Amino acid sequence: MDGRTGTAGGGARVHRGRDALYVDGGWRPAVAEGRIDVVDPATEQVIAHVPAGDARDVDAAVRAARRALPGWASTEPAKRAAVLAAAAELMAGRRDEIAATVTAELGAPPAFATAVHADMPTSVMASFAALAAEHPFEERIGNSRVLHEPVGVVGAITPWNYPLHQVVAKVAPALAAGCTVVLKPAEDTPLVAQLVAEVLDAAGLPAGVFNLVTGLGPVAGQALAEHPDVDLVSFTGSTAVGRQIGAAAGGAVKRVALELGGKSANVILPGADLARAVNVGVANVFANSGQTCSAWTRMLVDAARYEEAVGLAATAAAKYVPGGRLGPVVSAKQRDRVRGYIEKGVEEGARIVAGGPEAPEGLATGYYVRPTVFADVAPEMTIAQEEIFGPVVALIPYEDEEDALRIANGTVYGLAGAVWGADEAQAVAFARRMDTGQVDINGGRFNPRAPFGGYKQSGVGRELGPHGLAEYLQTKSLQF
Ligand code: TXE
Repeated sequence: MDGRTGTAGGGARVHRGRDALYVDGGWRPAVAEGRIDVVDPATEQVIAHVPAGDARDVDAAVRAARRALPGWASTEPAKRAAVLAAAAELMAGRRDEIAATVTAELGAPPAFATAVHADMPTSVMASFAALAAEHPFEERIGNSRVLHEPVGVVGAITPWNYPLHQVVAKVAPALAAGCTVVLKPAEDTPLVAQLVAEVLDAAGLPAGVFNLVTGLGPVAGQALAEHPDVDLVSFTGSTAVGRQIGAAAGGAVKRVALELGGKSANVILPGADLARAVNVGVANVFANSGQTCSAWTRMLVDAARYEEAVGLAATAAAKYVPGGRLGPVVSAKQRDRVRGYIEKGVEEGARIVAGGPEAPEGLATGYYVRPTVFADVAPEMTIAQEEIFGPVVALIPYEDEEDALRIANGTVYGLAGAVWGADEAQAVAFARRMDTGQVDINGGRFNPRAPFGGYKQSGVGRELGPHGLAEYLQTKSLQF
């Protein structure tokens, strides 16, 4: 099947599924014989298939990346920047196809697919093109010259929730730094990863610098994470797999970057604009059907305004109609998992004020979940502690700011969060005390250069901007 069947995203063509891996500068058949079916979560139809590469395919890709490393590492940063800038332009030119492809393989509604899934990674690619050109790869410290050199061969393993952004957030800084890459994208969303390979090829990236091996996590993913000739493993996904990859990397004494789950708090302080904070907060959780690691899934409201917030949240949720503004979740597995959490919330005594575990009405096919708002959530309940990764928001009341801080910091995670205050100073003072890697103050705007990553069990390392680039560099000092 060539996969040219879908026409989502305003009629633009969906990227076809190539029955090949991109290794050493060309599309080649996999050694492994298996295939992965790519399923459209809105229709439950198979739309394409791609190779399920195995350890032999991973090994061939790692060898190609190793051979290409000396040439790319010694390429002038300005030339590396030019390739990335060309890639960003090509991505912009294929905007509709990217959006249609993400709609087809992830289920993202077309407007969101365009504005976020296509445009955000394009801006990230462009930002790394600029950074490659301006980054100080050498500096002087006293009588030393400090060189910031590429770490080497990078194994990148990405999830399906933002299929293009997750790839670009690893591949762009790695290439900017002078590393070579083997990418193993999520098995649910391999099509847009193939599109990245086409874009980098067309942008003039030399053979072997970027390689793509589609495949299953425990087969191709594990082979890449454990390959002795990979110098750095950069992984985004579940905490369970991240822990395993971190342990293996520790044993092999190799660099690792982990971007894992979250259970971020949206803290609405007394004096904040309640309606805005609740509406933006609900939109933040329901965007991408709740499949965002940084989503503000716990909304913390002072007891005095709690019932008002609950009413506002329920009203906001009603605007997210499944099959309209709210897309499906990525797979049947995720749908069942999310519904299981909703049932667990009811069992543990939380009150449903919108949505629920039942299938949405009027949708015969598609992996849809009802947008769900829970009230009367206690901080220790499962739905307030574990990452649900679906359109579910939990409203938790607090007594005073100290109580709010204790609740906000009271999970194993620390990826993101939001604070709304009467003024910026009040919100910033609270944000300073939060154990988390990124906080939006009174409704922040996305900044492709701001570091993103976790405190505590949300991960190790940072993505985006100069901090993201630094992950792919190692330092050497020359003394004079
Ligand atoms: O993740 P996996 P899944 C969380 C979220 C979600 C849950 C499960 O809570 O509900 O994880 O999602 C590859 N060795 N996040 O099962 O399995 C896999 O092929 C090497 C949060 O999809 O971690 C894919 O490419 N690699 C998150 C990637 O790991 C392995 C985004 C992620 O899949 C592997 C996604 C192995 N043994 C899920 N097993 C975020 N932080 O944004 C799997 N993989």
